[in-house]
Amino acid sequence: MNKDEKNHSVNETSKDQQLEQFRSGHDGEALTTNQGVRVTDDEHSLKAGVRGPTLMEDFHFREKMTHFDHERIPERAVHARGYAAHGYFQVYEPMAEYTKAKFLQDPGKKTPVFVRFSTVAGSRGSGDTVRDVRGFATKFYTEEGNYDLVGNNIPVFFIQDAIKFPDLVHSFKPEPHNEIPQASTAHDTFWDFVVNNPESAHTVIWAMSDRAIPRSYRMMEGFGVHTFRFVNEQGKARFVKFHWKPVLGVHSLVWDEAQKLAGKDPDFHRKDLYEAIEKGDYPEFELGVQMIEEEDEFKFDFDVLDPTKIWPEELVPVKIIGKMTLDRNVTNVFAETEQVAFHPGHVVPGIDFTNDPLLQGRLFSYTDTQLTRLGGPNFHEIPINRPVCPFHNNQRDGMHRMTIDRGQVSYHQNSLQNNNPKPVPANEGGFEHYQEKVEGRKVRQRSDSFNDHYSQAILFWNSMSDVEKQHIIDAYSFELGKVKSKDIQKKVVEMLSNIDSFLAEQVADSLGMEVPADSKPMEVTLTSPALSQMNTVKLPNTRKVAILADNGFNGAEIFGLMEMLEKSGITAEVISQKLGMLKGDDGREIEVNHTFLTSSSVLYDALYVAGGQQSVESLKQKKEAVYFVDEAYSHFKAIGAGIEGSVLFAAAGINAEGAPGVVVFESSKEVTGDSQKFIDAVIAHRHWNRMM
Ligand code: HDE
Repeated sequence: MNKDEKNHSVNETSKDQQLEQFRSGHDGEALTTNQGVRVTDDEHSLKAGVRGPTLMEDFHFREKMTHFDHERIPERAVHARGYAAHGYFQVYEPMAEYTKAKFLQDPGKKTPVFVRFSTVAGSRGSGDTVRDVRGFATKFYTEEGNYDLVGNNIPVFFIQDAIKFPDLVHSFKPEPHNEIPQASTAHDTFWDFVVNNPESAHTVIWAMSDRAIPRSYRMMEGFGVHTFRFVNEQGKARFVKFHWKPVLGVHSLVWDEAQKLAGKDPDFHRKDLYEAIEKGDYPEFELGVQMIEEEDEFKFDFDVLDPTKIWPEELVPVKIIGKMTLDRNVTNVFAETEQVAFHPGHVVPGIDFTNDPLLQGRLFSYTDTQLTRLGGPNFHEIPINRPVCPFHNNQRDGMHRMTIDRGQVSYHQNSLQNNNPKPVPANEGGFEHYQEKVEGRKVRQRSDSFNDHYSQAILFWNSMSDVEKQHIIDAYSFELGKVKSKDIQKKVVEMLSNIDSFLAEQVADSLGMEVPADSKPMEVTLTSPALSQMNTVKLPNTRKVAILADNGFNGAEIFGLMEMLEKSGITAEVISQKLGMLKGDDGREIEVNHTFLTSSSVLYDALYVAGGQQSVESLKQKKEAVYFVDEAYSHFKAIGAGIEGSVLFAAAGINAEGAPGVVVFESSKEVTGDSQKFIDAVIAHRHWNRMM
């Protein structure tokens, strides 16, 4: 145990200080073997003669190669591709009325956190922007032990019982006979699973929505999905659902863009997170809780234990209780991001479980999977996984044990060591499981109250704007268009006709199929505006604008615009034909950040074409520049230019006159005076009315 672990009080830097003891920089150090022997040569193996065989006794070669041979560990069975960051969490007000969890009491306290975002289906090397649920796992290093909130960016799940998880995962992973397709549900086995498991209908419609192609990890919600319990000091419990709300709002890519990004920049999301933190644009998420009194358990038309159901925010409001700020990238991705081990069963006093059958099964799986992945039962000793409070028990030995336990006693109870380490009574901080009364027959069954699979899929559909509905239709059409079995396609269309006849008709039409005649979705009148991304927060901060320019660009216009963009927190990058410096018409120079070769419109939120006759003439000749504009427009992005630069819009076949999100300034003075018009267009995120 180190000195931080002895110290109970936890602050923002506790975890970093602990990690610091394990960090090692190698600059200026002598090269040695792992045994500390200095090495004279790292380029030639030891040979018998310059052209002779390599000798067994070359311990340096053997050690180096052996270590390399064992560098890889098994990737996560799901959520293999992820990216993480450090930060801290602060509660806004004491939560004692609801929970005794100590990290939720003092607004002055900053609890260190580590957050890993992930995709679910793809391998570790797959693309970031694929259509998929995203993982959102947070480890709070609290003074009472680690608390893990292991959630997703979609608030519901595909199945209701953990025993079906291996089946679900086998269905969406690449098909075993040919290992195709990678990181995609657009294939027969997934949709076969869906039609045979109608409980998936609600989560599947979320997965077909824009939620499954986020613009950034910084712009997604997070959900605990399950119903947990808050328990206060008096032992009173309430059902609780957890929400993370991104301060930047919830924003998505468009599907064509997401697919192109997977090729142009498979690291799009990790780069976005890494760069935002490096720049000091720290991602922030507010923590919200929905609470239902235990006595109200049966007052809703959904079962509070059913993980395929949300609690509509309009029925059960989300109380915002604190904020998490991610302010530090990892030092080493393998040591931290890859070796971190989350577990929904890592709870602290004041937070407890419910009988949600999906949650119950997860409580087993997460430790179990680490045994293979991290090679034994001591993974809690890996620096990223260690609590920052003391931890003592009689567990001993096992692969990779780091702790050197003193003394002869490793059992309980004992007299030789005064019965230490001692159990702690609940009133002194010991974890006491909530004393829920349980009785029942042993059955392999599900409650009838879990049987309604469609009303919330309809609620979701009804809550979408027309644009979002169109995206959902397109997503089903894409995925099913890749399914080879006509029978499965037909069954999905039948499923969809339980949600909405128009949705079923449109998807059927794209598949060249008839809509089932007896389509009669149940009537659901409730809508939940909180589900539509059209109602999300819209801010300029951290948006990225590409400025297309060449030599002779209008200096007054571009330097003025860049200043205004920066003031709004928008990043601008200059794209041109070659790297190096560009000279403006007023003699001022600007550095080119990327060329048309190394960049693409899909990497930006908006674009601006610089004026200046020479620059515009040159860009107009360059088909990549015209394509850049065309593509940004087709992805509904804000595009701006002065009168001169707008020539490129015409070259791309865009009629700028009155076109939504197309801002044309009369003069460079207007740009500097009223660039707010362009900034507003950027803030809008996308200009969907181009679709109409
Ligand atoms: Fe997971 N899940 N899961 N899951 N899950 C894993 O644990 C599992 C579920 C989630 O960044 C695995 O360490 C079962 C729901 C995240 O390291 C594994 C069931 C939710 C991550 C596992 C579920 C999640 C995982 C694989 C059904 C949202 C990545 C590697 C009962 C609330 C954490 C690992 C990270 C990872 C099992 C369903 C979220 C195999 C059995 C629902 C964010 O243990």
